[in-house]
Amino acid sequence: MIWRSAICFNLAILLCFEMSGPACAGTVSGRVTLIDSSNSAVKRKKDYSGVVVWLTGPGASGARTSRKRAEMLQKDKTFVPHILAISMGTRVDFPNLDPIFHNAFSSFDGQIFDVALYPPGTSRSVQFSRPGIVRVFCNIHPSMSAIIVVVDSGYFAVSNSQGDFQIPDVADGTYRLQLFHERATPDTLERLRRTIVVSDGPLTVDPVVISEAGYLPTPHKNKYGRDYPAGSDQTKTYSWPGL
Ligand SMILES: [Cu+2]
Repeated sequence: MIWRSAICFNLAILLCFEMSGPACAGTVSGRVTLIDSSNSAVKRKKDYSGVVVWLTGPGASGARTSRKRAEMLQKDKTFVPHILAISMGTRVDFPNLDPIFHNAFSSFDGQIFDVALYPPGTSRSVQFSRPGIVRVFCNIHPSMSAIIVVVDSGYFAVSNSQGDFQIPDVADGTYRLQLFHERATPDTLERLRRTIVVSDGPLTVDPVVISEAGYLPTPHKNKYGRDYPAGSDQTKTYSWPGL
């Protein structure tokens, strides 16, 4: 039955090409759990969403061209999604779906930008050209915040509410698995980094348990480095005429 084995072998190679391109690739998946949290949603509903997982290494940087445009909505005075992961070089659109003006700016870490105030039904965009953690705010609504994680990699994912993540089509190779979580300290995240080897198909990484111990939320200033005026979140000053 040598011929039958040969057919099976060739079929496996063919499937590999059909499913994942010339370099045999697999999905890297896993599950994140958050512990020691003072966040009520995490404790009550076990909401483990918003953890960014990405792979670094020469192969990961080379895969960086997959997506060049992403979107962060301004909706119900909220940036959606709250956590956005993008590949370095991606342009992010900020469409304003509310009946009031909004702004988006970042004044420290990551990449500094400011798209100024812009009216309902319009959009602004920013290209993010270097890796880092970009904290995004609105200059007139202090409750609005978001984070854009810019990675030098084509392999990244954000955990869902169950904590599950999947990074599809990862080419065979050795990578460093990196993590970002809004409510974890840099030391905690550093200790959780690990080396993984992707070889011949899917890989499930060991469970990732992130402690939120030591996290201290810090209030942010407006784009001028000053406190927001009292009651800023309720203001309708910037309503679009007729709405
Ligand atoms: Cu706003």
